[in-house]
Amino acid sequence: MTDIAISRRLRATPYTARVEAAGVKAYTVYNHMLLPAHFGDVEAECAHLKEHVQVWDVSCERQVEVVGPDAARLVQMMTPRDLTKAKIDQCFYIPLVDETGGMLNDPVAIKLADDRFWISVADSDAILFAKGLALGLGADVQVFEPEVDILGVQGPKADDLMARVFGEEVRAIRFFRGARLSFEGRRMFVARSGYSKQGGFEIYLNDRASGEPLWDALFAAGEDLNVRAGCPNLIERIEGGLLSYGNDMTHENNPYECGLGKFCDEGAECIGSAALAQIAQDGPSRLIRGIRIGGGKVPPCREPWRLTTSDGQFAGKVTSAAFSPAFDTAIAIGMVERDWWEPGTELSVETPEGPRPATVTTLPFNA
Ligand code: THG
Repeated sequence: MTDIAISRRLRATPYTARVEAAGVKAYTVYNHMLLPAHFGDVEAECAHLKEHVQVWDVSCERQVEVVGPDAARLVQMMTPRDLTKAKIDQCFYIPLVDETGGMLNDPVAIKLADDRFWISVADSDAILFAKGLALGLGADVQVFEPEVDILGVQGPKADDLMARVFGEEVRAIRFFRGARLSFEGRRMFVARSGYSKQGGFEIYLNDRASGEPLWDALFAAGEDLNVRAGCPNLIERIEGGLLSYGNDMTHENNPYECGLGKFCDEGAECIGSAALAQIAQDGPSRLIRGIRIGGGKVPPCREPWRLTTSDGQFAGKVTSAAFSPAFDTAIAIGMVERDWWEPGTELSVETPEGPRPATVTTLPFNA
């Protein structure tokens, strides 16, 4: 394929030189930044992730910092999830919604102080929503993108590797909690979180110049742990039911359709509260589901594939798909219309290589 030009708009990261040296074979663009998509063998990378430990350049998970006396109020206005009981250094997976209840993003929010939050955003310009809302509400806050470049450390050996670089304290960090730890005398936020179901950490590096030293320290410390460069793995995330904003859901979907109704708290007042209350009362008309696809390997899902009934009716769409060696079948994530979302429902999916049998299942596949 033709090359793609990197510039100020399509940003490289503090780790890009190392990612290149590690042999990255494809990138995607996420929050106007490079995100490695694979290193040449997604199936082998999936197997390695489940057994060892990988270092991921997820700098594209950009932070929207909200700081000031009205910070907690502003963040709460963006999400139906109740954040009033949030503790400092706690992380929360939160839907961001507009006034119709439509999903604008599905970030991880971190409460750094009573008056300071990071919203670790998926691929949409959520900072503009935050700024607009702050202006409209007259909120006393500053909203900006700080210089933070997350390095993910994912896989079953992540605790061992992180303990060698950041100290034994990492082992005590609970899921979706964080701590301020030191690397070469510099304090940074480290959380037990990440876009895989294999366990691990995210290091919120706050100094670009420390990017390569941090990367190198992890690889030097992890040689005997079989540490490798990796990235969010398509197969593993489908198996684990981790959603991709922009692919599996967009602003046209509400949190209930996305299976995120558990993060819609009745008491929490946000921009979408009235619309979400109505949706909760009526019930969603479609639902995110797992889909098993028969017939072996599938091509990449570049645009949604229609799901149809045996008599040709529209039943939904598949939005992410891959062959899973662990399940020995192609698996997918899709939005299935109400009449067909019952697990076990048999449908057909229109792939670019022709129709294939599809069976509706619950997510995650690896429950
Ligand atoms: N880490 C950080 N920022 C991110 C992501 C991340 N921003 C973009 C993107 N990923 C946001 N999307 C998700 C999706 C799922 C999860 C996190 C971010 C996730 N879900 C867990 C699960 O589904 O099992 C836990 C959810 C919960 O119970 O709270 O971790 O990965 N920093």
